[in-house]
Amino acid sequence: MIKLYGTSMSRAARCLWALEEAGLQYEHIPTSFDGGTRTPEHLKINPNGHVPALDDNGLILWESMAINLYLAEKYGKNGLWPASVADRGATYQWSFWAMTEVEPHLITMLINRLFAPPDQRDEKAVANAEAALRPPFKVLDDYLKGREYILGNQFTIADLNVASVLSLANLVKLDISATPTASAYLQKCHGRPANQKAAAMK
Ligand SMILES: N[C@@H](CCC(=O)N[C@@H](CS)C(=O)NCC(=O)O)C(=O)O
Repeated sequence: MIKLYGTSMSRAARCLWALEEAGLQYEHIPTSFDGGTRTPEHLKINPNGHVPALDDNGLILWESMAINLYLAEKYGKNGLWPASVADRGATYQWSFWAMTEVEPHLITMLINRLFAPPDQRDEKAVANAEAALRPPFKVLDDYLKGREYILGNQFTIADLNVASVLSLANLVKLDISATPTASAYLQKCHGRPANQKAAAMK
């Protein structure tokens, strides 16, 4: 049995989305971070004390992007996993781009717009993060002009990884109207039934 640890209110949402897109049977254990990630049992699964974590019949993995790339390669027979080496290279590129160029700035906004107590929020950090997000959103917007998805006409794990990271933009109310192609693309990806199902989980 496949088990996925982590509430959908965390980065585990992207792995739940991947499990749903791959059409897999799995058990969802909605470990949350009100202490659940730091129990001795959970630390045996992920010594970092984080979610998500995957247990695929005894094979344990952590790091959300690694889990998604693994799931797509092993189980994504319906086109989720790209067939060519070149497309797999592009998949790694865009997945790591989302994690390194975009996610840290969105997390800064999340902390300072939603998570931190109001008197500890840093508006300057939010403004800096917004400014830092403009160039990567423009990169995605330019790239997607004339393309339906990152690798062409088919939705793949590259789209899932990028769209799941960038979904935080909605939560933190980042204005992305200056990049309408990226905005429409994200809306299309986020509207997929598999994502809607994952997002509605505990
Ligand atoms: N780079 C890791 C980050 C994992 C991470 O920081 N997860 C957060 C939730 S989104 C967490 O588990 N926080 C709880 C804690 O640190 O106790 C990944 O993508 O899986």
